[in-house]
Formats: sequence, structure tokens, C-alpha cells
Amino acid sequence: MQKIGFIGLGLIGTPMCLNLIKAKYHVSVWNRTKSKAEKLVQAGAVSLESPKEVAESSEIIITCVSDSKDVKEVVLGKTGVIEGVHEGSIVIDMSTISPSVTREIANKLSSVKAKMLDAPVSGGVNGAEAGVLSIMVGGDKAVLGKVTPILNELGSKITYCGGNGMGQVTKLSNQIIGMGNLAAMCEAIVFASKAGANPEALINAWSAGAAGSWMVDNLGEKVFKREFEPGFMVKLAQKDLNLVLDAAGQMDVALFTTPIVSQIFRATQQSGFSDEGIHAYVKILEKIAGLNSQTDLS
Ligand code: NA7
Repeated sequence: MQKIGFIGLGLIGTPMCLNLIKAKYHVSVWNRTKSKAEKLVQAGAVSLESPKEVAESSEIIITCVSDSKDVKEVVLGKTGVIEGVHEGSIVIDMSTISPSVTREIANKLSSVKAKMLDAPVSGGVNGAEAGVLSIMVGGDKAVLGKVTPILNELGSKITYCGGNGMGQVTKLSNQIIGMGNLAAMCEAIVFASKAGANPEALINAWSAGAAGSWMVDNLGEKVFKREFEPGFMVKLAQKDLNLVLDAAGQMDVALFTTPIVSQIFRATQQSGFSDEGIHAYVKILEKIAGLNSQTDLS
């Protein structure tokens, strides 16, 4: 079985990495905050001292860190992946970052004969734990063929989207829809709650009709139960919408809903909810509407 290196053991990276260990792959790991690697070591991974070491001892290197600059740092930095790769190494970046930065990193890796796929994911922590993520892949299709068995351990839907950067373009467009959906659901919750609607009736009715969505099914009830632990954090949603707006600006594409949603996420962040789940977005709307708390569903 191929040797896999995993870099970035955050909320999403950790369960993904655990699934690879469970699938009996030989996995080495590196995380900036070393203590987060302990859980993986207990499960059978080997913890190494740098992304370079991980690349030296692996055929496939997966990165799952926060933003464009962070992927650049772990891949192209002084003790980065690029210093340890060998001919034929495959780097799979599963972070959500800028399409243009992705292409820049892929070009640098190809100059040392390593291949890169961008493979951002959708589905949150629950999807990562259950191994049912939607994985959007950019890069060489033949390279994807070589790592498909690995991606099958992480996701239930793998979509080939085109050359390098197109996985990221697909993911960013996914975020336009997803965060727009979340924003609409939060507005609907505040509107109906202020009118005195029953939370359970709302969720039942919405999910069965045209308003049904992943957001309604997964986060609607959490809003009513006031459960804001993150599956996907406010600060990362804000990061993704900034990536969307940057890329749209580069292409001169006018977007109308996304900038408003982004500003409300910024207000959510500035109000101290940066590390909460994305549905904390509702708290800003509740405040503006003079609505302090929702009825508990239970
Ligand atoms: P988290 O839980 O915020 O985790 C982020 C991870 O990225 C975590 O392991 C961080 O290390 C690591 N990180 C961030 N910046 C760096 C730099 N500069 N160098 C090394 N490591 C870094 O995010 P998620 O797991 O939810 O999401 C990860 C990506 O998938 C992100 O692009 C999402 O949009 C999708 P730390 O533990 O803080 O030392």
C-alpha cells in the first residue's frame, strides 16, 4: 500500500487522517502544534518533525491547512514539502485556497518532478468522520487515477473538475451556494421566530419542500437548540468568501449576494463568534431584529 504523509491536523484533517489509518495505510503526520498529533500517533501514525520529513518518507502527501499563505508555507517553505519530494511524489492539497495560488504551487512542484492535485472538500466534520465528503479535484486526470483508492476512504463523491485550480474554483462556487443557503435559512429562522412560529414545524416543512437543503437538515435544529460547536468555523467561511470575492475581482465578475453575506460573516467574527460554527451567523440577525433567544426544540 502507498505510504501517505498528512500535514494539517485540524477539525477536518484529523478525522480524514484517522480514516486513512483505519484503512491500514502507513501514515506519517506533521502538525504545527505538535500536541494535536498525539491522537493520531495513538491510532498508529508516525509523527515527524517537518513537512520536509513527511515528504521524504511518503509517496502521497496530503495537506489540509487553513489558507493560501499556509499551504505555500508548508509546501514551499524552508522545511517544506518541496524540499523532501522525489520524482513521482503526489501532493494532494485538500485545503480550500485560491485557484491562482494553487496553480503557482503546482508549477513549482512540477519543476522538481512532483505532481499536485487540488482536492478541496465539502461536508464538514461529520462528513469527514463518516468518510462521505464531496471531493472536488483539479489536476492531471491520470494522477487522480493513482490516488482514487485513497480518496475513496475520505469521500463518497469524487468529482474530476479539470486542470489545476479547477477543484478550487468548484469548491469556491460551492461556497457561494452553501453560504447563500445558510444566510437565507438564518433570515427565515429570525423572521419566523419573531412571528412566533414553532421551530419543529418550520424544520419539518422546509426540509420536505423547495426550501430543503443541507443547511436546513444539518444546522437548522442546531440554531434552535443553541448548539454552536463548530463543524465548520465562521472564520473559515469568511476566508472562503474572501477567496471568492478576490477571484471574482480578478475576472471582473460582479457578484451581488456574496458580498452581503461576507459582510455579515465579518460582523459575526467581530462580535466574538469567529471560532463557532457557521450558523452563529444567525446571532447577528437576531440582534438586529431584537430577538434574544430561540425556543428550545427539545
Ligand atoms: P482548522 O481546524 O482551523 O485547522 C487548521 C489546520 O491548519 C491546523 O492543523 C493548523 O495548525 C494548520 N495551519 C494553519 N496555518 C498553518 C501554517 N501557516 N503552517 C502550518 N500549519 C498551519 O481548520 P479545518 O481543519 O476545519 O480546515 C482546514 C482546511 O480545510 C481549510 O482550508 C478549510 O477551509 C477546509 P495548528 O494546529 O493551528 O498549529
